[in-house]
Amino acid sequence: APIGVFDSGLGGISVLREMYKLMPNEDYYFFGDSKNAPYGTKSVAQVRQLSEDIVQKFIQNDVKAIVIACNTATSAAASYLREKYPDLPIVGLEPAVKPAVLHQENSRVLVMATPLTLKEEKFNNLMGRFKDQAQIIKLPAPEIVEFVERGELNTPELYTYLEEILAPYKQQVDSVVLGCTHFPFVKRAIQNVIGENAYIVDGGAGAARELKHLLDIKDLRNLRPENGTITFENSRDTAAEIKLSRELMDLSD
Ligand code: DGN
Repeated sequence: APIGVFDSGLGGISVLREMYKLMPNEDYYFFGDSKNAPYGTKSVAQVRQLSEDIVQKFIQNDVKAIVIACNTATSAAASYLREKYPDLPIVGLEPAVKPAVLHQENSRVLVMATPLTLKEEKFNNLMGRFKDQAQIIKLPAPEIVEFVERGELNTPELYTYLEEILAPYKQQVDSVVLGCTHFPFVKRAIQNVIGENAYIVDGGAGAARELKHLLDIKDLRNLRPENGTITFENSRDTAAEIKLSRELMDLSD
């Protein structure tokens, strides 16, 4: 049975890459809800409904586990979905604040994410846990989602946007948390703008490890080497969308 992975668009492929690196023998079914992207500016109720529709579709396709490869959908819908589907292992994505805080003592940590993730209670609880150890600054950056959805990972327009939003933080922060799964695809550009010394971290590898752990304890791991297929589907249902999905999957770090 495959592992269902979804995002409000193609960003979640950054998480899929990490899972594939760690568990190449699993079958993956990635659903990108590009038609309804971005989720980051919708209401919690809307994001829950959209997420549940995808979970239903996954269940019909007999998935053995689900990864919500989207920080926004995780903060709005993960606990709701876990309660409603208790038998299904569900892994979510959370801004990787902890590794950033642990990286350096008393540091300044910039968290980039969608407006919805940053304003949700889940994130503010997370921030509260570390408030005595680091100075945490929130920076909503919803436009990056649009750049990645257009396949723009390195264009002058992207740089102009990053220069604008990151200007106050250049050489001023010790680490940057990429709290949206679209952002790892523009990590190089962010590093170029913010400065080489900043430590940039995302939650993809951590989510992949959590999934592996869950599959192990539930005895759901697929160890047969003849597997390892990846199926891409997109709510926009165009060949261009699937092509871009494959390109993002094959991108080197
Ligand atoms: N990729 C989603 C996330 O990690 O929050 C955000 C995409 C969006 O819908 N704005």
